[in-house]
Amino acid sequence: ALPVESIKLLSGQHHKPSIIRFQYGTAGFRTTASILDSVLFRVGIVAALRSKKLDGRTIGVMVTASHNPEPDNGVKLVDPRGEMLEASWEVHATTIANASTADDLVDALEVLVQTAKIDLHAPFWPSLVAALEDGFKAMGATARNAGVTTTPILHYLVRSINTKGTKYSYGEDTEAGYFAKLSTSYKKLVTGKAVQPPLVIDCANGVGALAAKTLNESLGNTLELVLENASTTTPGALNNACGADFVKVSQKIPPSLANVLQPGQRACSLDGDADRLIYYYLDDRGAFHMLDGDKIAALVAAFIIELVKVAGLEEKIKVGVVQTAYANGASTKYLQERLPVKCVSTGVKHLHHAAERYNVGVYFEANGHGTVLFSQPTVDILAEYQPSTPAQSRAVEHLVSLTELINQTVGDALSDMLLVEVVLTHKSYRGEEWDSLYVDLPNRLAKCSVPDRNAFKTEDAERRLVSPPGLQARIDELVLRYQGGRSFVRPSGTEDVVRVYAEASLKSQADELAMRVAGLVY
Ligand code: NG1
Ligand code: ZN
Repeated sequence: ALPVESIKLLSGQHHKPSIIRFQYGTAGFRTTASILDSVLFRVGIVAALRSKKLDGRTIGVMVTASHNPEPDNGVKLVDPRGEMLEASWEVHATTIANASTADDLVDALEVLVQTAKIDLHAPFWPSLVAALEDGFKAMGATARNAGVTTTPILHYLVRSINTKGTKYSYGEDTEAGYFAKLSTSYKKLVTGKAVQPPLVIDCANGVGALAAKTLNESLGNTLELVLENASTTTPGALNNACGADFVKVSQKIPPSLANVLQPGQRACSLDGDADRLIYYYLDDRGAFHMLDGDKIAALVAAFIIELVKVAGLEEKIKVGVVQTAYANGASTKYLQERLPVKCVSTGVKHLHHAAERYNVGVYFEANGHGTVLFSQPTVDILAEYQPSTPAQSRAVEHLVSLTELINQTVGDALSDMLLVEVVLTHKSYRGEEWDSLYVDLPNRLAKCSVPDRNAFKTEDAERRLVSPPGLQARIDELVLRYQGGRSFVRPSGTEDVVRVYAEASLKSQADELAMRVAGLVY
């Protein structure tokens, strides 16, 4: 049975603010930190129950502002394979977070225990976390605190703990194990190649700075990282005029890098919890060029296909790409000419699941969150393959090293950064050659406050509106008037706004189309 007394007692120390309604969305529970106390307590309980449901396997809990301003915080759960929380549990978590009194909370928990058929006698478990400790305490659960770390490292730890001692062991279940796995595979992949010039990293003044510092040490002389915006203790500095979101949205170099970056030199920005990555460089004339998630997907997919071909495994290993509607139309065109491309709804869980259906699935959101998934049969094929030439043998070794370098659980800015560096090293590309794979279509992203964003319903991977009635037809009619025009409207899953995206052959036209579509939305 549920430990009702201790839940009620501790719940009294974490009252739910009465008028607020919480929702577990694509980024977990996300709102102003000052009103999240009761949510963290309850997430502790939900995590304990999720673990019990899964026979005592380890669940992760991440507390982070991610790419948002510091006071805008959040908490999200990590499932045992290092993936996002299963969708049906998002609903349970939402109901539990919104129970108004301690009695209602216990009732909601009882419902969850029954509908999810949780055996409360399942073995106890080792786990992670912070302010949720009272939630754990209420359940009598033990926890392992992973300390201050990046979101992807937490996902790595969760998977490693749960696969320990099995034939699918993911790695040593420590931070040191994570860095060793990344740096060892990176070194194998670049052996014998000319070392790249130093790479500037904008750490968004977030926890990625600590991880990047350790990574820099583990990489030795194979790659030099120059850390910028690494002030993790300065209040208000997190994601402020820096970081992946700033660069992607404002399409500008962080002002703090203006005197650091030399013409021709490449740099990248992480977001606050280091699961997003955006590259950029200044050309010889000092002009800024952004290399976003779409450009990363194009670079990486082309590289992997080439390795598969050289290895002689084209027939057995099919590579595919997953994007969202926000992918630049030019990237979609470039990729579609080379491999299967699927478009899914916004949100990493949709991309991740779609990518799992390929032998090798490359997925990146334009905002820089993404990874590459190798299916288990593909990993087995690589392990058992008997190459017949030295070139085939090298290509297979590289593919195996890539399965180790790339974080298989979630988008990981540092792992993705090393992946990009591997490809640039192999192709002897600078930012400029990479950028010229295709030319981005000018685009504009805008947001509109509306009385009720739930009135906006979409279909076709969010590319078309089915409601409000008639609106899509009016958007279609506008789009036709713009050369290379494309535009769509969807409700945000993380903010109380409706987003408008537009693309056209000319920047002024993309801006105008976005403004006119926004005009239809109000
Ligand atoms: P919403 O608010 O649903 O558009 C945003 C991002 C997503 C994803 C989530 C989770 C855009 C346009 N949308 O979602 O790509 O990263 O946040 O953080 O960037
Ligand atoms: Zn993030």
